[in-house]
Amino acid sequence: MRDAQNAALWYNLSMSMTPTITAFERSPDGGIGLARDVRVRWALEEVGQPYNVRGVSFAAMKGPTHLALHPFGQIPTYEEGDLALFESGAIIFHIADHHVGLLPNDANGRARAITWMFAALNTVEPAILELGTARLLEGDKPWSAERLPLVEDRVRNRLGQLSRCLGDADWLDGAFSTGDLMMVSVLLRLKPSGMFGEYQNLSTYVARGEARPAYKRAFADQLAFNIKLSG
Ligand code: GTB
Repeated sequence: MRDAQNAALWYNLSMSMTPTITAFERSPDGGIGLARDVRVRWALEEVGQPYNVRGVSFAAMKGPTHLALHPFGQIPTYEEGDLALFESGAIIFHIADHHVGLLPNDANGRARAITWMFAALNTVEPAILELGTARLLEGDKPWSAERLPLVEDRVRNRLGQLSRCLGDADWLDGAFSTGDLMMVSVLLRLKPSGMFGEYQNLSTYVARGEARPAYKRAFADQLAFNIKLSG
C-alpha cells in the first residue's frame, strides 16, 4: 500500500515538473514548422527533457487564462512547477541554463553562445520578419513594389554578413550551441523563399541543423500534433 502511495506521489511530482509548452492548436502553417514552439521543442529534444504540449486556439490565446501566462497573448509559453515563462529566447536560455549540452562549459564560450542567440533574435530575425510582412501583408499596397526591394536588400545584407562570419565552419563558434539552434530556427523562416540558397554555406548550415536527430524529432512531433488536431 505504502509502495503504491509512494509511486503515485512520485508520478504526480514528476508530472508537475515535466514542462508544458503551448503551441498553436491549429498552426496557420499547417505544420511546416515555422511556428516558434518548434525551436523550444528542439531545445528540449537536444537536452533529452520530456515535455507536454497544450494546444491553444487563437481565441483562447487572447483570453484571461493564457494572458496570465503570456502578456502579449502568443505562443510559445513554458510552465514548469511554479515557473511560467514566455518568449522563445528566454525559454530556450532557461532550458540551456538548466541542462547540459546547449551551452559550453567555459565562461567565455558560454557568453559567446548567448551572444549568438541574441544576434539571431535581435539582429537577424527582425529583417526576416519584416520581409514576411512586406510580402504577405503589404504586397497589395501601391507602394509595395518600391519598398520590397529595400526590405530584401536588408535581409541580403544580414545574410551576407552572417555567411562571411560562418565561413566554412560547421557551427558559429566551435561546437553546436543554443546560438546555432536559434540562428538555424530564425533562418528556417526564409526557407520557402529560397533566399538563403544564394549563400551556399548558410544553406548547408541550415541543412546541418535540420539533420540533427533532436530537430527531426521536434519537427515530427509538431507535425503529428497539427495533423492529429486537424484530423
Ligand atoms: N518574440 C516572441 C517569441 O519569440 O516567443 C514571438 C512569439 C510569436 O510571434 N508567436 C506567434 C503567435 O503567437 C506564433 S510564432 N502569434 C499569434 C498572435 O500574435 O496573435 C510566429 C508565427 C506565426 C504564424 C506562422 N504561420 O502562419 O506560418 C508562423 C510563425
